[in-house]
Amino acid sequence: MTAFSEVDRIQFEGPDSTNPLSFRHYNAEEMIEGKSMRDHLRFSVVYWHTFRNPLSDPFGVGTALRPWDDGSESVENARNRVRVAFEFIEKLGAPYYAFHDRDVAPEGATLDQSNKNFDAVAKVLKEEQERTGVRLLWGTANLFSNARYMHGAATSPNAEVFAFAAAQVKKALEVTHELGGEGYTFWGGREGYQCLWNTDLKRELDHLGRFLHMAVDYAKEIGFTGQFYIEPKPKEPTKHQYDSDAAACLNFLRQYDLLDHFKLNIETNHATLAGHTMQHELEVAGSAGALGSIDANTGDMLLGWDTDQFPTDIYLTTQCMYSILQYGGLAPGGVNFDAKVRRESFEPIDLFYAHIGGMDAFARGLKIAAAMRAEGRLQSIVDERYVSWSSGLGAEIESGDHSFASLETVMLKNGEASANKSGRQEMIENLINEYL
Ligand code: XLS
Ligand code: NI
Ligand code: NI
Repeated sequence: MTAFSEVDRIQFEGPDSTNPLSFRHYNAEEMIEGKSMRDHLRFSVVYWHTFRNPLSDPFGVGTALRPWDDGSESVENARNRVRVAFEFIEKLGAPYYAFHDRDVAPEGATLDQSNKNFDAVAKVLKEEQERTGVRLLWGTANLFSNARYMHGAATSPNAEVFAFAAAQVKKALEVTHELGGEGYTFWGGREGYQCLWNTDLKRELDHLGRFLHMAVDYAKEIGFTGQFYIEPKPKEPTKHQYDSDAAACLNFLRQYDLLDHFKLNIETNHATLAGHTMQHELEVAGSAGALGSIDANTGDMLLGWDTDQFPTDIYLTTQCMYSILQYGGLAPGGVNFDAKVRRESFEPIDLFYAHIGGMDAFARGLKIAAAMRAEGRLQSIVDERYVSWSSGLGAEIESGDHSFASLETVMLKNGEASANKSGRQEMIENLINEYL
């Protein structure tokens, strides 16, 4: 008896299929722009929401039915859960997964005990990775749930909390490395403030910079060459998080000389909370050469918190995949479903429906974006819009051949700038709809 004995491996059945346990668009082997869908999308299942989230909310208890889980914090339960997780991931056909240290193994009474628990579970993770071929997209440490992190981890006013967090990340890096993880993520859940009156902002940022340098140094020491990511989010649980948005993260990384070692892991719902679109965040990261990976989910425009819903909006996934293709793809990052089923979707089978829907939505986004690029109509409108920069005066400015004085000379001679052309926004929006 397995946890999902009623589900077989999910198959691609094509757009006409009415089987809700099939892919209608995600066809792993299908080639797009010379690469398989599997390699473009690099789907990843998150351990925390999919296998640990009880589906509680601030007003009510967890509703999730997970018959394989005895609800205890024992190592044995954690090890059994790994088998179930890999059965799910394998049947879904996702090539990757991601975890926090405390998702996979219970925290013990001491650091030493926690490390032992982690090792005991990591052994099963390794066995299951080898059995199934599923790989670790990235690992991370949970530096926000335990009460010791109430004031932050790397930005805590308590130096011993900083030290504890350092030890925790050291161990998480070792385990990630041991499991062949392709990346390691920092999301600063409590690295921020609730109140500025009691906060030495400059000192906290310095400490965060120092912390990340220690991580980079330690990775080098143990030979971990995976990609480091920082994941922007503006708030929740703090009033303000230092990793607010892509631009703030890039500025932080530049200020602390970390830009060579980090890329960004962009999450849709975090973009929304920052008052941005996902497309904006992807463009900011991509144009800085720092687009690393995405946490694929979506928020609810009418709710002001991180609802982490599964992405099903084709317009959104098309925007994501268009930017991702324009910036050369995600590898070694991936499309990581940092998403949870709704509290009302409490049955195990809902985990399949949710992931299938997200994967199909991204597969469609990929196909549509690739078709847009192949036709090149959008690109030629954009190229045409900037044509004044491609030769003559614009090209001279771009290559640094002008100054304010020389430009004044040109404009005194011309008297007025040449006429502007329409931005054609509505025509372009209509064009996009032609592909959907
Ligand atoms: C929370 C974050 C978190 C990170 C990993 O909002 O999205 O889940 O992805 O720590
Ligand atoms: Ni996330
Ligand atoms: Ni999130």
